[in-house]
Amino acid sequence: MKNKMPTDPQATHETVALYNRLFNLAEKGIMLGHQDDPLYGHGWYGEQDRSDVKGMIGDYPAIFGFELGHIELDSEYSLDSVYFSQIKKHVKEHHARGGISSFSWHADNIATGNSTWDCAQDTVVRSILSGGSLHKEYLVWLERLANFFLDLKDENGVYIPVIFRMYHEHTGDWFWWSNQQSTPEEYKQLWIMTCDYLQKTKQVHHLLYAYSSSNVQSEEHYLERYPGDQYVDILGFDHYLKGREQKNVEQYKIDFERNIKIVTKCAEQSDKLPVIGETGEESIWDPTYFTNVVYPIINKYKLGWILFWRNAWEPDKPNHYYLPYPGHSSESDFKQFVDKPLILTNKDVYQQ
Ligand code: BMA
Repeated sequence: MKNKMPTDPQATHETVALYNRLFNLAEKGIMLGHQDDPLYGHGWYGEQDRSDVKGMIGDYPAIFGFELGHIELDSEYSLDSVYFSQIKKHVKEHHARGGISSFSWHADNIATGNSTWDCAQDTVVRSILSGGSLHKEYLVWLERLANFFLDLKDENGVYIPVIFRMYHEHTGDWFWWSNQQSTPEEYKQLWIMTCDYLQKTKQVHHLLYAYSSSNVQSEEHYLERYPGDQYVDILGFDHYLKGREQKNVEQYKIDFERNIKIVTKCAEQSDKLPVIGETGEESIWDPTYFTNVVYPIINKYKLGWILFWRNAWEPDKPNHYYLPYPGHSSESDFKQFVDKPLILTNKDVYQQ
């Protein structure tokens, strides 16, 4: 396979190596990913060496998703009450065992000071672009983000390459950077400004950039806000199974596969890596969700990974989990899914 180059022209040696390794691993199988996996899970928080996935299969997922929301506020912990120092520790540990980390960022709305979901106004993106009234303030936020990434080093002081899946689900309408809150051109400018700031101003050169839409209908829809091949390394989408009826399952299958087709086709055309950025079924109502719904579809495509969303620790969110935990009724279905040779966990990527 010819050498694949990430879009950052100054990407570190390790970042180039990771990018190539991801393509090679996609030839072998699909990596299992889980958001916040080692930090907390269903009914527990911050316990050494614990993970809901590990509790079921004896191994970590190959991909850890982590969340950076509130790093922009200079907070010590995320919007999900996770200390950023803990995230750094887990990135390092996972890297040391061959695992890979990917980041999302539910940044607050800088114009109102409210959450990432505050979509009451449609001028936030415009106001943070160059020349906008909040541009300077937003650069402070980006600087805090950059400083977090610049802290990700291994024990020899070498930057650990990671994936940044920024401004995600932008084809939806629930984040301040979404499709009702900015024009396609403004969104693209936001993306490019962020890459430029991280790379040129802060010299962050150990990121792979992932573009991840929400549910889309067509290639045109998927690419409407695409900032360009020179700013994106990985193509993905986020889509969930919602509702407990069979018709919801059938609809999910249709949408899920359509999105996979779009993403794999676009990725092939532009020589990028296709992935499933986020998916799952909250509480896992369908008893054969993993083996009967997800597997028969993903099995037909070449994909880097599939990331399931978090198993919330918060006592007020007892049903907010997307992978089972030991003792859950879907545990055996999940184990059968992971047992398929196609599904790669941490041990499968250890030496790659
Ligand atoms: C959402 C939910 C929220 C969480 C956010 C960021 O999908 O899980 O509870 O705060 O992601 O992780």
